[in-house]
Amino acid sequence: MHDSSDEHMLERILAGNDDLAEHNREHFDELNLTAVNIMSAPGAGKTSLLECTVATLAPKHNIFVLEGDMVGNLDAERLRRVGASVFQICTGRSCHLDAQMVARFLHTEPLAGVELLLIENVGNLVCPADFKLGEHKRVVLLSVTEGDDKPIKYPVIFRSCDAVVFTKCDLLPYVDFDIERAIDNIRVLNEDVETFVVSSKDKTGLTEWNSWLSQKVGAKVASLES
Ligand SMILES: Nc1nc2c(ncn2[C@@H]2O[C@H](COP(=O)(O)OP(=O)(O)OP(=O)(O)O)[C@@H](O)[C@H]2O)c(=O)[nH]1
Ligand SMILES: [Mg+2]
Repeated sequence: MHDSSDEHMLERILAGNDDLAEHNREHFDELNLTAVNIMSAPGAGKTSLLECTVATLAPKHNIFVLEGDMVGNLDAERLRRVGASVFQICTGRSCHLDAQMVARFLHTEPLAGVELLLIENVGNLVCPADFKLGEHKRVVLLSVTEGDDKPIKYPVIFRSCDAVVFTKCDLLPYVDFDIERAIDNIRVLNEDVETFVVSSKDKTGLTEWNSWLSQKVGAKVASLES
């Protein structure tokens, strides 16, 4: 149970994080890059989707991946194997990336020419929702093995995202997940959210997902030219 001093401290931490996220956003805009924060429960398929995304979009866009994990570099190594440039952040005991970690990355890594920064957040459906990073777009993955009730149970992350990607749809015949019901559950919280139904295994729906990302990069370039 939280008392009011806990609440007050959390508000102060989040306000400080919001300020730094603004600072990161200014950096991203100066660099003309589109930053996308990819969030989900552990194992929903973030790295698998990023492997497919990098393989398809790298010839078209200059992509960089920021990889967030509590420990280790397993996912970073997977992404390097498909040719991605990757920077690993290990969060230790923290269950999410925060704006300060991203600010440190921005001040160390030369990103000139990068058009798309894909940020894989730590697997967690709760904490990453509150900690903005300065990203332009927020994406939540929900795998069909998790249950279509998750938007009702974890509303904060679904309320504040721009797109939801239903992953592992090759497993739909074996689970009770109802895509329409899941979309209804999300739209109650977030009317304008975009949705994608994908499988990194059989490649279903990846064209639509990659086009959406590409279009965000294109829109950024167009806004700079106008
Ligand atoms: N059947 C099926 N399995 C998948 C698919 N995508 C990922 N997986 C499997 O799901 C497991 C977790 O996938 P990851 O891509 O590592 O998930 P993640 O969200 O990056 O995991 P964390 O970084 O640990 O949170 C692996 O065993 C993948 O092979 C898919 O589209 N279909
Ligand atoms: Mg991963």
